[in-house]
Amino acid sequence: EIDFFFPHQRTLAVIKPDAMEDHKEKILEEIHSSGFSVSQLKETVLSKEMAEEFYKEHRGKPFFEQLVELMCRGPCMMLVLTKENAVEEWRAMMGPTDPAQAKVSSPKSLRARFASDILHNSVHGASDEQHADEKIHFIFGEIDTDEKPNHDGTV
Ligand code: RTP
Ligand code: MG
Repeated sequence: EIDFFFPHQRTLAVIKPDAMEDHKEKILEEIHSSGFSVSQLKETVLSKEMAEEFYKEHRGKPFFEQLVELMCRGPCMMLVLTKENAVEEWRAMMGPTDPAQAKVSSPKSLRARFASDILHNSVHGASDEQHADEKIHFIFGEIDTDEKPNHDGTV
């Protein structure tokens, strides 16, 4: 009830296919214990077209094809996380893109513990609020106004 009065922010989090089999439960547990509210959640297999659209900002990069292949190889868990400063907090919880770097700079991060390499790095997080809104819309469609608090915490 008290957190109703604090400003909330939304972010999109994804448990990628490489982490679904062995690490999904642990990651979900940590999301809850870190104080995020999960306002939307679905497990889905992306089509190739959806994966390309989801990561369109990386089109043309050397890893793009492999990234798309990874993202549609099996189910992903898609989550809308809500918390004060959610975008930044979720990025911090994930750690750096490359788990080799994550193990050094943030050994408690999800990627340090669960990622196998820079491509198969277990989780995704939106990079800023606008990116979060765009990807939430892409994955979940419009969200009821009840479930989307304003930035000042009112609904
Ligand atoms: P994400 O978007 O998935 O949250 O990851 P990020 O911001 O930390 O990294 P980004 O640069 O946006 O890259 C997106 C995803 O592409 C794969 N990647 N592979 N082989 C490579 O050099 C390479 N670089 C990036 C990773 O799966 C990364 O999460
Ligand atoms: Mg990114």
